[in-house]
Amino acid sequence: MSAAFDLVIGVGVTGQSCLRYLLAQEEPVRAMDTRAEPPGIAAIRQQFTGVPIHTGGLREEWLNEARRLIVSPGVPVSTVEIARQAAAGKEVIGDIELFARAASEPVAAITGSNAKSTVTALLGEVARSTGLRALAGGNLGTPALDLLGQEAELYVIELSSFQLETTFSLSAQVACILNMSQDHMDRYAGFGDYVAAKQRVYDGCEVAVWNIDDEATRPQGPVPAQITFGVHADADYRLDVQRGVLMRRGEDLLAASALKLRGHHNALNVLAVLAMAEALGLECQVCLRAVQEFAGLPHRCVLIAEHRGVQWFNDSKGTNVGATLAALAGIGSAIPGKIVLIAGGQGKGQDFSALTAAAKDNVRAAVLIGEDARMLGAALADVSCHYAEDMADAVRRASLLAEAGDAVLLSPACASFDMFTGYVDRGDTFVKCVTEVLHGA
Ligand code: UMA
Ligand code: ADP
Repeated sequence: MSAAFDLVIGVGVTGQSCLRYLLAQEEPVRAMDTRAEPPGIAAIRQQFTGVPIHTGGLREEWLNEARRLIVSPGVPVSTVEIARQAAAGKEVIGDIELFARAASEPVAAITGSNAKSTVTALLGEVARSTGLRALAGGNLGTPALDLLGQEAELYVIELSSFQLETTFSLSAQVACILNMSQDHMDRYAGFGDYVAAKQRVYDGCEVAVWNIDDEATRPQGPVPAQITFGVHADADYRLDVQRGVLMRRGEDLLAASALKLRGHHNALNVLAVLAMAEALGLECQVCLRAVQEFAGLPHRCVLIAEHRGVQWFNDSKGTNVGATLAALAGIGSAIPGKIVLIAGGQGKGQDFSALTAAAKDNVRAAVLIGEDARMLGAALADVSCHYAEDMADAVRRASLLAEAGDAVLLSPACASFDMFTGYVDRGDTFVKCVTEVLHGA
């Protein structure tokens, strides 16, 4: 029998960060991936020479022999072979658990169905503006373990529900669930299961920040302290919708119009950041200056072109219904005309019916693409739906449907993997097609 080793499952971005970390700790390690040809496998084998790597399935013998399993977020822990090991008492954890055990500086942990990346990036900026050495990462892009090698005074970590499922000792200084709406229904038994995974972010935290307008974000267990944000009159950090003012416990802080970030949903995102900043003891006036400077992240409701009175928006990161609803409301209220919506892709088992009412008021026409286009079309029955072959076709059709004063919005409410390598590829392709169509027009 070989010496006990850690078994990293998945050789993607997360798995590679786990391998780097464990090798630096001089832990014996092996890796495995269910895919026969994980992307970049030759380079990965080269980078981790000496690490036994098995691909094309889960090798039972290694699972049995391993000391613990370090599972990547893309691999469900409910996978029979993994669940069997957990039931037999084997430790099954993820990269964030390794990170939590090693991190010696405070952690701000952010989750939710939408706005995680925006809030994580903005909180990082805000903290740095107060002079703190703050590093942002996690589901945002840079794996959390890769942040450990750098000098830091605060870690701002975006967490997915998948990562939280394999995390047990995060104990964040401040933890936040921003909002909850259906997503990843292909990975969960139901909405309750998905919420339960997100709720784990509060375990052991010092301060919970939650959205008073969204009951599913309220901590379900005891927490030492809490701060709320939202539009409800009782919110600690409140958006006064009537006046368009961001407030803190009855005191005006900032006009929403002073922000570069636009839309109701983004004002709420800023309030969440300010609430977390308070929990971290950051100086409010400095934070208020920083939030005004932030122009947002690419692929999230970005105006990419204006042509013959039509505005074109890229919201490729709108990968679920909640995000698309926010984009329809935000853009719909800011234009004189209507929206031509480009949507579709992989629906991840979502219920699209929430789009019906929003689209009826706001949407002139929908151009649908991808695997679940027809399913989306059924939910958008009240608007005129057109089906496109690919993004170029969708953009061409949208340009013919839009009238002066309208906006064309790519906000797919779906994952992109049926047609693109990810949301960035989808957004970049959209921008390229728009440029071609408008220049050719
Ligand atoms: N996969 C297999 N078999 C394996 C390993 C992976 O089929 O053995 C598949 C997965 O099903 C998935 C893909 O390979 O389709 C990637 O999975 P992964 O766990 O290797 O993913 P990473 O490359 O490590 O990237 C992950 C996050 N991806 C997922 O959770 C699917 C990245 O978030 C994150 O930036 C990165 O870790 C660093 O923390 C992306 C994402 O889409 C942006 N996240 C989802 C979301 O935000 O909705 C959760
Ligand atoms: P995440 O990391 O959770 O996917 P992002 O900041 O990348 O979050 O934004 C994802 C999508 O959600 C974008 O389409 C964005 O326009 C939309 N969005 C941003 N803030 C909100 C919010 N408060 N509620 C709903 N959707 C939002």
